[in-house]
Amino acid sequence: MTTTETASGVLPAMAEVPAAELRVAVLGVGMMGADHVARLYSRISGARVTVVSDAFAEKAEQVAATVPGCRVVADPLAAIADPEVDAVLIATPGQFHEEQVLACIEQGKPVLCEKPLTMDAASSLALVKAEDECSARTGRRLVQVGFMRRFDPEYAELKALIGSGGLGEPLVVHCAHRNAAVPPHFTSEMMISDSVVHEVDVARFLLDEEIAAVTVLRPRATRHAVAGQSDPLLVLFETTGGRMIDVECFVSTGVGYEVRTEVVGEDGSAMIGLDLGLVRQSGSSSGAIRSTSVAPDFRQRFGRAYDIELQRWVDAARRGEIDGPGAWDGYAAQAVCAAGVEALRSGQRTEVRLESR
Ligand code: ISE
Repeated sequence: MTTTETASGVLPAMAEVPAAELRVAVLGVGMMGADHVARLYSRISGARVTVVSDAFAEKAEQVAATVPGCRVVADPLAAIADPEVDAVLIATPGQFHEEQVLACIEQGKPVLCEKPLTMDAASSLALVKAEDECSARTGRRLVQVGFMRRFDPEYAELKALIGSGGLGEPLVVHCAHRNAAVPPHFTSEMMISDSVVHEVDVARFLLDEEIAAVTVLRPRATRHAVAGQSDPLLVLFETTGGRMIDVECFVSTGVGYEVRTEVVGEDGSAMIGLDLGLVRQSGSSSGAIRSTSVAPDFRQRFGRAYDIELQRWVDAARRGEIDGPGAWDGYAAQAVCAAGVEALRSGQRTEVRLESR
């Protein structure tokens, strides 16, 4: 890699855009990272996982062994700098994202970072600025955030319908975000920052507006809630254009993974996420029933979305571009979640503090 003299010192030039296969490092090979390694190996064209890195050496070795020619590099920063790595997919725990994304920017390597971009709005904004500086110098964007719902065919169809004016002006969005179960450390704050964050991105994506204020209500909690937590939560977003989005977030339903979104406009409404698939009719002791199945978790419900997201990320990286939500979207989501956590704690309507773009 060559270097460039700038006012702020010597910076690495952009990594070469690979003409052939994109060589990818996957950092963090827990549930999501391992899923992405398998996806890149078996379903995505134009890319090859050359390096994996994980705090658990045994897990890293185990996943590396599933991909011919893949090596383990224990230190994630060394993995990013590795000469056999053109692009990086980050699926490590959120507290490591800031340093790792910054290293990718410094190395001039495209990065797809699973949410959150960083752990708070201030550090996410710092990454937005770091990428802006880099892009002013190179003309390339590098940072993409893993809000996969934007790639789900149903969300894409809903977005196109709104864009075509088919619903008239959208006025209200109703969202349900339900998980069968969460781990015992999952707090109500995490329901906002880890679960509702997807609805934040969906609302911004569908309506093309920022969220200006958040209110959080705590209905009576399920007896299955993690001890001391409020589950479900009702969250209300107000956008800069006066539209409203209500979100029911319920993470211990015991049922399955249910994500529904309904947009209500001046001239009609549309709903996605009914998860109908195969509808079966069968006899039962209480009479004939019609049934279908509910996806157990997000890997099934959004499997297709992840495939499309990764293929488009790989194709874009090979052209020297990104193709999806960027650092600003990661920052805006963090800013709304910060207001959401404040609203949860205070019980008050809380305004979002967002820098002007
Ligand atoms: C998890 O981190 C996700 O991203 C899932 O999509 C979400 O449904 C779940 O609530 C989160 O914990």
